[in-house]
Amino acid sequence: MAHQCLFPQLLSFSSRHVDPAIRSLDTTGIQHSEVPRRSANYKPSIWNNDFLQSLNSDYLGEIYVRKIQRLKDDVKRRFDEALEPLSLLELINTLQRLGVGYHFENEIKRALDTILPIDKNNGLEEEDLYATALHFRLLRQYGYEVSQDIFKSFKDEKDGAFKASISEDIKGMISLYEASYYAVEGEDLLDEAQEFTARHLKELKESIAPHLVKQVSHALELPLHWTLPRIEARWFIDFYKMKEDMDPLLLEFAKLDFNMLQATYQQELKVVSRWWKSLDLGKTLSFARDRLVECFLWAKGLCFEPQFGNCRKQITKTTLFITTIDDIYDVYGSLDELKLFTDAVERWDVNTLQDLPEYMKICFIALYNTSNEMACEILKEKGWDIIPYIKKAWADLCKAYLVEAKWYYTGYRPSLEEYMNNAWISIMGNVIHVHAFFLGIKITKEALECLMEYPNLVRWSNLVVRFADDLGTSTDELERGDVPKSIQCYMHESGVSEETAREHIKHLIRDTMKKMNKDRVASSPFPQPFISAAVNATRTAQFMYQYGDGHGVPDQETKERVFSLLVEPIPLMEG
Ligand code: 0FV
Ligand code: MN
Ligand code: MN
Ligand code: MN
Ligand code: MN
Repeated sequence: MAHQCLFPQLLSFSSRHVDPAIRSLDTTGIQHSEVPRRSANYKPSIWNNDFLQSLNSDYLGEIYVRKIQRLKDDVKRRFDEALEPLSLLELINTLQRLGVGYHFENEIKRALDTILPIDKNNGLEEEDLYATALHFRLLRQYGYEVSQDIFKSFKDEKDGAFKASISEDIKGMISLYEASYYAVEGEDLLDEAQEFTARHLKELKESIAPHLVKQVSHALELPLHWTLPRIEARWFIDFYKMKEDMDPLLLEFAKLDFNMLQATYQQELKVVSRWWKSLDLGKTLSFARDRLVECFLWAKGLCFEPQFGNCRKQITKTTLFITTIDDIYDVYGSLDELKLFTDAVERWDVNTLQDLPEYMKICFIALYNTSNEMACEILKEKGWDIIPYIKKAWADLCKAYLVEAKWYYTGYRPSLEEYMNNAWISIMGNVIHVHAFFLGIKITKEALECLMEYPNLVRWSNLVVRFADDLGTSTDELERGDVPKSIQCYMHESGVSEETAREHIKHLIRDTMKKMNKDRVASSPFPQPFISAAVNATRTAQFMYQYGDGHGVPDQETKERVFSLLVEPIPLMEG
């Protein structure tokens, strides 16, 4: 149709722009030509299909499969060669940060079992803050029970504060800082440790050796627990190769694994890009974000391992629909149209679309077809009919979108609590997690029942994604016309400045991550990949919104990250 992404700048000139595609009077009597339309003025995608199809990696070949297997066997031997408990912990830490820990899950668990329990006989120096905190963090990460009290010996008996002397131990401070992010609610000692280490590390940055500055800045920017494993891998591979005591075997293995995974992602991107091009929704829905590669980054953020390729492709498709439909509710649709669309999604019936305007019909039928196709695959492969569940997740999302639209059109300002009761659903995580569940893991009845009640783990994940999204996107959203988001709701109800409100929201992210820390290791019917996806959604949100709207604005940090994660392999032959 006429103006598909050709003149995005023109759309912004008038907030009352009328889409020439919709001039008809339909059976509801809504005269679409009279509907005032807002515009988000999103830029076109910077990654076109031709570019994606041209991606070509050397790392798909059979030789590399054999080579990586050989290297993997060699790396496994490093577990037997590590004689001291501390060298084992360091090996585990290095493998994880290099992004290859997933190859050695059994070896890692066995190793951690041998360095248990935390007591005087585990072979670690009790006074070594670095080793103690590293041990604590790795145990917590793998769900072992370990008390924050192991850090008591680093506190002064008299005044109960952390000993001033440890602030000079930079390695120890970084290690304690990273460990503190595994706190659950009520662990005051770890909160204190986080405040203490962050404060001192910031001060120390001025006066320490350059390689340490790099490490400290990296840690302060985002703690490891909040960082996506693939992002850390890309950073750490570069950092590790400069280290004096680096192990060339580990480095070679990590680089090769990174490049091979990247080649796999490229193949997946090509498939989804062909699908997206042939669906050609941009023609009708030119007001919506066209963000295929960014949606793929979300999917890859949730599950990066090679066996989840199908999950990644389907989640990319789902995220494309979600963001398109979100833009219909936020930007383009009139309230009357949005009510009709919400009803249509609730009915999930292509025979009752007469009342919808054409652009909504096209969107709904495309969603319906794509969902059915996926459901058919799952029915064939796993013997589960997932349509009722998918339909419910979509209906819940659209109902939450409609609540926001009604607030917008009536100028209603909810309290933060009222906003969040809806916003943890409108952030779209439930639809994503329902898809991840069916595509990524073995389905069980017990887990499915638990999933459809939206368990706490998913709820915490959604809350963090919502907070991070509001921090990154709400300024632009309010400018183009939208409901007050968490920051503005809090400003309004508490009378605080935007800066204070932003600090408050960051604080809520911390609190919610603590709840997540508890529930990610609590007993549950969900297998590990599903739990990891929920945690990884929060990390993807941190990644996407760290520097603003990394999803909607295509040509800033996200562009470089797409190059380093998806386009450019790491040179194997260099120092
Ligand atoms: C948010 O868009 C957005 F696009 C997200 C969070 C990407 C996909 C999300 C997941 C895979 C969980 P926007 O800021 O427009 O959303 P709201 O709800 O604020 O309109
Ligand atoms: Mn939106
Ligand atoms: Mn929205
Ligand atoms: Mn909105
Ligand atoms: Mn937003």
